[in-house]
Amino acid sequence: MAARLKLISHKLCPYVQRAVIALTEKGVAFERIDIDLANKPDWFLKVSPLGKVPVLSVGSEGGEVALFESNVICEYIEDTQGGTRLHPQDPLQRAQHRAWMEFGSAILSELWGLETTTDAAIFESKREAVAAKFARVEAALGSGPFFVFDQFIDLAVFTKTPKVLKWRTELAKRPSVRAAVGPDYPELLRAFLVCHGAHLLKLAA
Ligand SMILES: N[C@@H](CCC(=O)N[C@@H](CS)C(=O)NCC(=O)O)C(=O)O
Repeated sequence: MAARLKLISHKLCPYVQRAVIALTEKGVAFERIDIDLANKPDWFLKVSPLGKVPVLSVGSEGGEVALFESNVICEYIEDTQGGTRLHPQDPLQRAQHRAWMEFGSAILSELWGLETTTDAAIFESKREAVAAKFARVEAALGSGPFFVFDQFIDLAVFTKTPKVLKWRTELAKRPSVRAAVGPDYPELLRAFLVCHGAHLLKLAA
C-alpha cells in the first residue's frame, strides 16, 4: 500500500515549494497542511527538530515517520515514487545534482536576506551575492534550458546569466512550479514584505 504523505508547510516558504514541485512532477497525491510559523503548534515542534518547514509525514502501517529538510524530502520522493525521474542515473552526475541542490539552498538563504532587509547597503550586498551565485549556476548549466522574483522590481541579477534566465523562464511555465504556491501567494508575500519594512518595497514604490 502506498504511504500516506502529509506535507507540513507554510504558504510562503520556498523550501516547501521544492517538495511540492517534486511531488507534483511525479504525480504523487499528498495532503498539504499550512501552519503559522509565528505561532508554531506543539505537534509540529515535536516532529520538526529545528522548528522549520517543510516536514513530510510518511504514514504506514507501522505509524508515521516525520522527515525534515527539503532536500532530504526530495530525495525520498525520488527514491520511492515512480513517474518522471528527477535525478540522472549516473552516480557522478547524480552527486553533482545533489551538490547544486545544496547551492540552491544557499541562494534561497541569500534571497531571504535580500527580501527582508530594511537596510539599503545590506540589500545591495545581498543582491550582488545572489547575482554572483547565479553566475556560478550559469557556468554550470550546459545547453539548458533546464527558475519568479522580479514581480516587484527588476533586480538585474540575471543580466549576465542568459542560460539561468532561460532555465528560470522554462521552470516558471511548469504546472508543478505554478502549483507550488496558492493563488493568494502574491498578496501574502506583499503583506509579509510590508510587515518586515523591506527595502525592496522602497525601490518598487
Ligand atoms: N534547511 C531547511 C530550511 C527550511 C527553512 O528555513 N524554513 C523556514 C521557512 S521558509 C522556516 O521554517 N523557518 C521557521 C523558523 O526558522 O523558525 C530546508 O531545506 O528544509
